[in-house]
Amino acid sequence: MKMHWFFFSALAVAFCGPSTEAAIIYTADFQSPVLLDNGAGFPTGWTLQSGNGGHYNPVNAQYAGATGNGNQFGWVGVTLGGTLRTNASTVGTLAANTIYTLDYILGNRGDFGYPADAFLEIHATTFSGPTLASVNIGTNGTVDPADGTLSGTLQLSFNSASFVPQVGQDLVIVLTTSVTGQANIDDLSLSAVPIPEPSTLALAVLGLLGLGVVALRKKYRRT
Ligand SMILES: [Ca+2]
Ligand SMILES: [Ca+2]
Repeated sequence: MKMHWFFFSALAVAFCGPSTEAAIIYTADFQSPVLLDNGAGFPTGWTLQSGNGGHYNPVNAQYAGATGNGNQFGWVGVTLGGTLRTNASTVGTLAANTIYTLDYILGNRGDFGYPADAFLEIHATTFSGPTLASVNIGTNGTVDPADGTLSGTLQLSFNSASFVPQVGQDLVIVLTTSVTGQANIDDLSLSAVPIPEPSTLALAVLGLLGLGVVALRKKYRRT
């Protein structure tokens, strides 16, 4: 009977395993500080590294009634490009063997052109540190929100197993463009899911083998 309890325990590990729930480690809605209609500023927790960018509160000519997460957006560009990034110690640090997924929505305001190339990126240490993940959110990329509209929720993912030297460094989210046009962004949510350790996987396999042994013993006892 004691052996059976061991097998059931192993089986529980096999099915439940370690916690692989996605933990949300950072969100950004660009609602702070609060802006007047058509007002612009610099969002809390972010730095304008270069060029044009910040956050703003669009009016109807820009987004005919469409809203993201609240009524304010992050932005970069217009004529000379721009780079907006999160501050150090804002997003958290890179954990080992973890899958990170950044949810976001894009906006193409009605009164400005949208850039051909603009990038949403996740870096280590600073905006100029190693690029952990990058997607072209411009019209040359796969996403092209129509003029005056927002995209649905999009995702940018990477696995930190490919970036061992960067483990423990600050994560930095970057929105950047160097061409004409303006890209808007909102409703950022970065989640992290740990990848099970090999030793835990081995224990899970042991649990399944244990179940097989119990089944066989029952079968032979009956015959
Ligand atoms: Ca917002
Ligand atoms: Ca536009």
